[in-house]
Amino acid sequence: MSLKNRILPDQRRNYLKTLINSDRQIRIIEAHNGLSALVGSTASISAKDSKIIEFDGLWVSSLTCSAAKGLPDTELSNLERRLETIDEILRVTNKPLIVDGDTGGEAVNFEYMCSRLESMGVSAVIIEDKKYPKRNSLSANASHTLENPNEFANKIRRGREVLLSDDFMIFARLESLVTNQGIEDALLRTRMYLLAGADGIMIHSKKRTTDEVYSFLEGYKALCDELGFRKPIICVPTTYNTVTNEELSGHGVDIVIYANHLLRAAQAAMQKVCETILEKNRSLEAEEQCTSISELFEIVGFNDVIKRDSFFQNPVVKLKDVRKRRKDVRDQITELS
Ligand code: SPV
Ligand code: MG
Repeated sequence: MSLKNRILPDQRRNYLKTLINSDRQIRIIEAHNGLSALVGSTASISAKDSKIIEFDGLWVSSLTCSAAKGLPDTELSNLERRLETIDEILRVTNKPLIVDGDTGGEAVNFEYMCSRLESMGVSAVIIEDKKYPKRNSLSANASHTLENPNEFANKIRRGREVLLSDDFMIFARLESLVTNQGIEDALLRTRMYLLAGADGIMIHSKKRTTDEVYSFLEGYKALCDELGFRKPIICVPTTYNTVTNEELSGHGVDIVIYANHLLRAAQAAMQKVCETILEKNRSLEAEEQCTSISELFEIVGFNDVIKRDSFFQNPVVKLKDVRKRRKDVRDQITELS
């Protein structure tokens, strides 16, 4: 757990809504544990105009949280176990979290899920309209069954009903394209989910091109015009990965999720290091493929622990210095809110 990047649940929860209302493109990166959350939420680059560019928030993916535990993505982890991982992530970042709620399970379980996530300060949950237990959408061979749309809409209604704030959002994830049911089916379901109170829509596709997603987005625009309101749209361009954020934004996408890249990068890097050590029969050559120990100390806050130890070991620590440190931490939190 880090003592940096702290934020209280009430301050964090409405972040995503604030970002959406600010009308800018929102980029979200996947996290599956504390370390990936630290990396994803602190990574930055400096753009040409020397503006700092960072991810706006984190996606707690079922695929990568399962894979990080050596498990397939089939809703094997129960709610309590998933909440432990989410809590681990919340403790190291002050960015908003979008949680992958899988199918949400039974409606009553979804009520508990929403209530717990809202209390923890998560900003949004996304549930997909497949039958429990689902199979990962990117699989070429898995057989998927769509949920009855009335039952799914009812699950959304029940989730909304237990919420205590206006900040927490429930997104409905459409799996009609993944299951080859077509745009019409997706739009029919979208209408039902929006009318049931969904705060937004995630349209998923495993095609290599954007064609079907763009067709859906056109239909979505018409649907919103007809309904007289518009809710935010999320895309996950894992397979159609040549598309840029700007292009998706130009087609009306509000949030883009890069859903699995940190876990995949970690697995590939770990594999390489194992092979290098086996090949050379020592670890020297693997060093350049690894983060240094001192960098690791810095990333996880170990250097801060040492500094704090030495600060408080000083026999003449004055109350005013301690107060100043507390004020610095509070200022940091206020700045964010
Ligand atoms: C996940 O990241 O767990 C998702 C997105 O649900 S996908 O793997 O594309 O289905
Ligand atoms: Mg998932």
